[in-house]
Amino acid sequence: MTTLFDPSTAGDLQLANRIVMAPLTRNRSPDAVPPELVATYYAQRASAGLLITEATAITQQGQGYADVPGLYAPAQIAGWKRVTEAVHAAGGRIVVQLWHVGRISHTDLQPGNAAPVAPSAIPAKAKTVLFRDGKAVFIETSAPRALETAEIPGIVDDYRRAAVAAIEAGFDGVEIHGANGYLIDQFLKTGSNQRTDMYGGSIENRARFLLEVTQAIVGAIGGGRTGIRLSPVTPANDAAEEDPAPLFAHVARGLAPLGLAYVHVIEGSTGGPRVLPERPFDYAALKAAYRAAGGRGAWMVNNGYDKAMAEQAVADGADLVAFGRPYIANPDLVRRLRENAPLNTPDRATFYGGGAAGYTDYPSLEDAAAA
Ligand code: 8OZ
Repeated sequence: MTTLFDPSTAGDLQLANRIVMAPLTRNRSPDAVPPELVATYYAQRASAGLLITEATAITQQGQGYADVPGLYAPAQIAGWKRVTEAVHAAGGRIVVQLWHVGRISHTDLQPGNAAPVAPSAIPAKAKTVLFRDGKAVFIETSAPRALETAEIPGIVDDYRRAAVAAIEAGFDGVEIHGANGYLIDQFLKTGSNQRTDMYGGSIENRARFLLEVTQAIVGAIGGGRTGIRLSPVTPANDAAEEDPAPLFAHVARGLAPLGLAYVHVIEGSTGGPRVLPERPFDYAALKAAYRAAGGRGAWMVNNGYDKAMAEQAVADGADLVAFGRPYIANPDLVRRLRENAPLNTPDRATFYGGGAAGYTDYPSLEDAAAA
């Protein structure tokens, strides 16, 4: 029987096991440049089969939070190069999550303090994280303006350029952030997309942006190094879709021919309940639609998994399981799961912003034994 600890593949990537570090925003990259501390953090976690970085902005327009990293300037690429080298030296594999926040931003973070951009000029009932007097504060997002149709190819190209920059920075691949109410998800869902051009209205039109971005990235770096993250029903960041089943079945059929390394699905509410009575969704049907359309690569599941649930998921056919909060506090999560060792508890107060405390100082079992 396949276990969590068996080697696996995701497209071109050979993975030592089926345990993935989920993307986690930590707000420790001033000026959008990951410092050495970030390299230490990811290298500590390199025993994961795959590390997915925190969401990383493809442009300044794509930024929505204080001190999140970018991948659009030479200093940012150089900062990430330190990270990929440290992870590879520790024997790990790492992909970068490519991010445009769309309307989940604040004018303070935008070029020229302009309004954030979105499919439609509909404000999100959502907050972002800014720093005030050195402290993380949660602040309402700013009202967005609707993108002109003619601007959209430029944003697709921004994604492509970020993917090329990712390879230059030494990443093993990229994950397209298509989840959690950010720009791609805003295009997908009716609650944030009321456009009347070729990017709005029908399911085909609302999925067009996601598919154009994915095709552009696959064309530049290859499908075998490209993954995508989706969240069909999450309410995160005010995401809302009346009829997610046919929408995501269409997305799955559109992605299937692209030869992706993996599809990463957040089940339920991001970081919250896995089952939402008011938003039912059949994840097995989504996977079946993807496979039936010829979709290859790994199927990665996420949200609130513990070891027993993850083993069950693998037994049920999932290829990879992504762990988020457990990875904040347990750099050696693979070993702890294998040995059924107790897990350290993450400290919420240090999730967003700060330095080494609550970031690189969670002990491994080895550290604990030596102390
Ligand atoms: C938590 C805080 C800020 C951003 C996501 C990128 O939900 C995020 C995020 C999470 O995908």
